[in-house]
Order: sequence, then C-alpha cells, then structure tokens
Amino acid sequence: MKEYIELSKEVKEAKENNRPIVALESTIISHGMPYPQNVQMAKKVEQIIRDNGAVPATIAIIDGKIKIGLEEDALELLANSDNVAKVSRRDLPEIIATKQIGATTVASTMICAELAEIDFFVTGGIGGVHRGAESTMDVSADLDELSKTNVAVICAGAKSILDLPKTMEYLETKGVPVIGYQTKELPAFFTRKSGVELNSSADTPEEIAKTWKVKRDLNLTGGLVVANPVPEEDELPKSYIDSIITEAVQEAEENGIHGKDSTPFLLSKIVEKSEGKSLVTNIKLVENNAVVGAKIAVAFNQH
Ligand code: PSU
Ligand code: MN
Repeated sequence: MKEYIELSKEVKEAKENNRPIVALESTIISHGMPYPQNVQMAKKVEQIIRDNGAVPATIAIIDGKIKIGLEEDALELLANSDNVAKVSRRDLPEIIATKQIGATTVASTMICAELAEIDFFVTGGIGGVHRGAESTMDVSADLDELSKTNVAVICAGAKSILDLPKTMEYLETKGVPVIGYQTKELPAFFTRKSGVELNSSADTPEEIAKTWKVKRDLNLTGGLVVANPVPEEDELPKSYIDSIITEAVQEAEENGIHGKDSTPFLLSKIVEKSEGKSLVTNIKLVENNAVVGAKIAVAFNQH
C-alpha cells in the first residue's frame, strides 16, 4: 500500500515529530472555484493552518501517487489545468493506475487521510443528498464515506443546492455525529442558518477533540462532521442566495446535468449569478474552518 503514498517533506517531518496535521482536499481547488482565486485560497488556507499550530497536507493524485502535502507547483497544476479528474472513492484506483491528475473530493480525501493516519480534514462544504434525490437518487459518496472512514471533517455545513433535512437524516441513519461549532443549528454554507436543528453542539475545540478521542477509543467506525458557521460579517443574505441557488438547480435540470458534473456545475453557476459575491464568502468560510480545524487538531494532539 505504501508504494502508492508519497508524503511531502513538511508532512513527513510533522509525522516524525508527532505534530498535529490537517488534511485539505483538492476538488475545491480544481472544480470548486475559478483560477486564480482557487490557488490563492489554497495557499492562504495552508498558511492559516500553520499559523494556528498545525501542519497542512493538501491531498491530490499525481503521477500514480497519492500525494499527501503539495508543493506550490502542484497546487498551481491542480488550479489551472483543464484535464484534472474529479476523484471520488469510485475513481481512485483508475486515476492512480492510469497516472492521471486527480483532485480528491471529501470522500477520497478522507480515504487518503486515513491511509496517511491523519485524523482531521478541513474543507468548505460536504456533499449530500441532492434536491430531487427521490427521483434522481443523487446522493454524494461523501455521506457514505463519513459512515466508514475515521476522519473528522470541519466544514461550514452544506450548500442548499442540497436537501439539508434529508442529508441530516442520512447521516443520522449512518451514525455520523454532526457537531455545531458554537451553534445549535446546521449552517448552510453561505448563511449561518438553515432552519435545521442539530443534536449536538460544542463551544471549544477541546470539547470536539475529546469527543473524537472517545469515538476512536470505542472503535466506532466512521467520521464526524464539525459544522462551523461562516462569520457573520461574511454571510450572504439568505433570500438573495436562495433564489440564485434555485435558479442554478433549475438550469442544471434543464441541461440534463447529472452524476459527478452536477456539483461543479451548480458551484460555477452560483459564482456567475452572484457576480463573484458567493466566491468571496466561500473563501472566507474555508479560512474560518481552517482556524477551527487547526485548533481541534492541536487540542487532540495534546491528549
Ligand atoms: N461543496 C462545495 N464545494 C465543493 C464541493 C462541495 O461547496 O468544492 C466538492 C467537494 O469536493 C465534495 C464534492 O466532496 O464537491 C461533492 O461532489 P458530489 O456531489 O459529486 O459527491
Ligand atoms: Mn452525485
């Protein structure tokens, strides 16, 4: 298995010195944001993690290897090439075997992080049950991954391109804890509120680190979601973004967009329709998640 995994120098040193490490995904770079904001975001988020006492490990597939920790040229390649595959669990073996460039989703980043023994992973939003899933059966592989792979994911909830109540039902069925960070309500990515009440909330990174430790000690297989709302000053007005999302979902339907193309299509439509406002908020919330994720990893490391 080791033959497929390659750690960057920074990550290797962090492992040798038992330092806290935070994984980052690359689909958000290649398929979630336009260039050059995507690569700027990726670098800044890595720096925020360092500034908060942890070591960043952005994950991607390059040259037949799972790269754990990327140099600047690799980040640039992922951000600005048009032949980057979107790699979920299904795609991982093929993309490695055929030596394609692959950007990892939440699901495959969790798999790779677990292989590299990294417990914490920061991103923007997780995939979920899509609106209309009762007819399309479009449910992100991220949700199943959360039920079986031992990585805690720090995010700003999920976009309301998804059906949030159904997403929560699915996670409940699969036994995945969703902990609101300083909130009792599931955040909806661009907005702090969704109207969906949470079963758990925590006020400090230490509390989350403790819960994670107990989950691991009990061998309760699977991940955990930390739902961290976008800062108040960066959130978008709910009615404004909701109407844009509804339009985007409708256009996806009219264009017959489905499968792995669905989420990237919706994300880029939302950026286009909001004239970039959604992108600004998206970047801010990932940065905010990086602060919290690094603090949780640091707290866990002290146990
Ligand atoms: N949601 C976002 N930004 C993203 C994604 C989701 O707000 O970039 C990406 C993540 O990589 C996530 C993936 O794992 O989309 C989900 O895709 P799908 O719905 O095809 O499972
Ligand atoms: Mn899907």
